[in-house]
Amino acid sequence: MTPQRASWAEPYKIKMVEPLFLTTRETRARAIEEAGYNTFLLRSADVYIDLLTDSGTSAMSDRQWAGLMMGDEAYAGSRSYYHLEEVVRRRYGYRHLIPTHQGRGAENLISQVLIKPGDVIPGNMYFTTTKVHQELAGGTFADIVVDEAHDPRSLFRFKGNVDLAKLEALIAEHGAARIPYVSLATTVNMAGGQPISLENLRAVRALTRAHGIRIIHDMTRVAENAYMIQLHEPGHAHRSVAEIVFEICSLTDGATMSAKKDALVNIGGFLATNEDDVFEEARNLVVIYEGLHTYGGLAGRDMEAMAIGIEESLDDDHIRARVGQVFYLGDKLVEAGIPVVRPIGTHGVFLDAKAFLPHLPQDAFPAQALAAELYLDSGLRAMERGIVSAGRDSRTGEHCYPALELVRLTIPRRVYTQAHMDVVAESVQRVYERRASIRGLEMTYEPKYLRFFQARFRPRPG
Ligand code: PLI
Repeated sequence: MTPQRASWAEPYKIKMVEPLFLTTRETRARAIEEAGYNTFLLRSADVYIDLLTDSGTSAMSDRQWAGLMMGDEAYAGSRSYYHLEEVVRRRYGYRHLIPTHQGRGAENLISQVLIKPGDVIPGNMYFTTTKVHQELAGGTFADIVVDEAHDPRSLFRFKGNVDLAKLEALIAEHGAARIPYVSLATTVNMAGGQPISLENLRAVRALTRAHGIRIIHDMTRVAENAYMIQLHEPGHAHRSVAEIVFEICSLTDGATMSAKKDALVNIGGFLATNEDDVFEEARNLVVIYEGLHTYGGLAGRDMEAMAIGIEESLDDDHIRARVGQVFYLGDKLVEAGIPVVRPIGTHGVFLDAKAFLPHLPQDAFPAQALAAELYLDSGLRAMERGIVSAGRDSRTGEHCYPALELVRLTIPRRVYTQAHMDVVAESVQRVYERRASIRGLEMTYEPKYLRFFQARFRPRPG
């Protein structure tokens, strides 16, 4: 590790730029109406600063771009596959690797291999795609995250922790045989990018081992989680992010990865496992859904860029600047008195829409309405993470009413500057000043699965 400096700066300089264009309020008003007040349905040409997601939106390095040229496009046995396999083994410690087109491809495989109808899958809060694959395989998700995770005001440092008593109660109720694995995310996206501590993970490992239950690790943002451990968990300040990541992975039995986040690529993911029979079964399935087991829906060049991106993601200077930029925006909003999820998470700043718009009931979709309003104000694109994302209860058909009703300002890696963050903060403050005028929305179209992607809305009658 490098010594701490008084101030950090990005550990890179910019070699290529992509122009951004401001739009007029009239253009934006038309665009958001045409998009059914859903920021997923906007065209990116109509967006000024795009904080929809950190998924697949990172800037690749010169080495990754060079790697693209070195990709081996062989249908079978690609050199780039073996490069990726070597990096996954050395950096994460997992024995077997199956590439997939992105994270949800891996979620589909692991759910089909391990879940039987009637099974229960405990997890440290749900994630949209993870949960839907568990349900499609016949399982039911059970939330075992600590209560603090559901409280945007709690300053607890490790809101991604598992509540061990909840896990024990679930095992007592259903029996270990009905629990194929604990689904454990580093970090917890829906809680606001919140980390799990190593101490808690070790305890989860001990408990699951005693009952013969696997841990399947959603390692989408594991480097960011490791950085929070380095920063805040006693006894780990002297360790590198790479070392902590390796230990986290060693406490789990397998993993799904969306490489579009931590691993700094625009597309890609994988399933990793230490179990020979799980690997065997997943390798049979991958050829149906993704492609041959040595490319899994990816081009050779994608695997090459991913192998290089994984190495870069574990660099302490990189991760300090990446998360540091998120903290910069978060601290600015906190200072301005804007209600945000605290502590600030690692991949974005999450506005607390319930506190921002206390005059709106949750079924007026406050977070969806706030995201639309931010776009209208400045062309800033954010994402709803509240009642729309939570979907409906698969048994009752009713809306799920999550405690957290959030708008996520997600920061892509290595893409925007501090000046962009200042513009974002100013826009949020302007909208906050006129928050009482925001009316809320009603839904006019609702897709069956993962409705937040394609649902349409209109303003509630005033
Ligand atoms: O978008 P995918 O299919 O590559 O990965 C799915 C996925 C799995 N786990 C977690 C924690 C995610 O954050 C995730 C995708 N997240 C998206 C797209 C996001 O905008 O946060």
